[in-house]
Amino acid sequence: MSQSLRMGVVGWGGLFAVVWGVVIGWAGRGTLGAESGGGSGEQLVPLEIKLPRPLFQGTPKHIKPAPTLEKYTDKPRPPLMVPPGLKNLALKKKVTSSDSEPIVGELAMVTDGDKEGSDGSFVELGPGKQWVQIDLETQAEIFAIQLWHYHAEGRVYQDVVIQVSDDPEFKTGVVTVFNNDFDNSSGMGVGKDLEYIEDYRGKLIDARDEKGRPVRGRYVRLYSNGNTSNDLNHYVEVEVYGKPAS
Ligand SMILES: [Ca+2]
Ligand SMILES: [Ca+2]
Repeated sequence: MSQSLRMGVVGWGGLFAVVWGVVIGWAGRGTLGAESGGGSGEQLVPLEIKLPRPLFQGTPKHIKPAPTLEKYTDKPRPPLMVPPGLKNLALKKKVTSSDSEPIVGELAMVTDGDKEGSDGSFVELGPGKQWVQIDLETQAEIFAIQLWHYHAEGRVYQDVVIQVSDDPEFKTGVVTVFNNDFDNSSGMGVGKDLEYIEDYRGKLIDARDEKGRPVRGRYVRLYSNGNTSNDLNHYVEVEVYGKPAS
């Protein structure tokens, strides 16, 4: 059917109805995408994260772009949509580490709620591959993990691997929710996630699986293996957003 004939048959009223239908359709899809997820029909809300003040401005110039590095932007981060009522379960919880005697600071700084990031508010762990581990004290449904390694300058921390388990030794039932060790230099498998440049926004990780279900576990372990400025490992704060498992 030619375009002119179609216009003759459908008419302007029909065209208007088609256009309006498309508009309504878009609006409908937008609402669905924004307000429900995981097939549960539960209304979702933006995850509220209180960010510290920025300690530097502009794009860090000393780090070369790479296919394995997320492109840096200072645009606001899109909100993460989650079920209402999630809490930072990590706040003030006990932290252990592969380095039990940090070079600077204390392990408790990882979960003390201070994320300002200047001198005196980060813990520095020894060189090479190190981890910190947070005990949530009960099995939890974890939707998101927000972390700041260090944000006084733009750095990339290497081999960032984040795992959740009910086993404090991380030998059984381990779920990896983030891994950007693209060349498996830390020996825990090749990671598909991108490296990223640290700033005051830290890194927000969606811990849900491909079906939108939260990951379950009592312990969260975070690995790193030095950074682009030195071979040490740092944490300003780690937040774990979720709720106690039902
Ligand atoms: Ca802190
Ligand atoms: Ca690596």
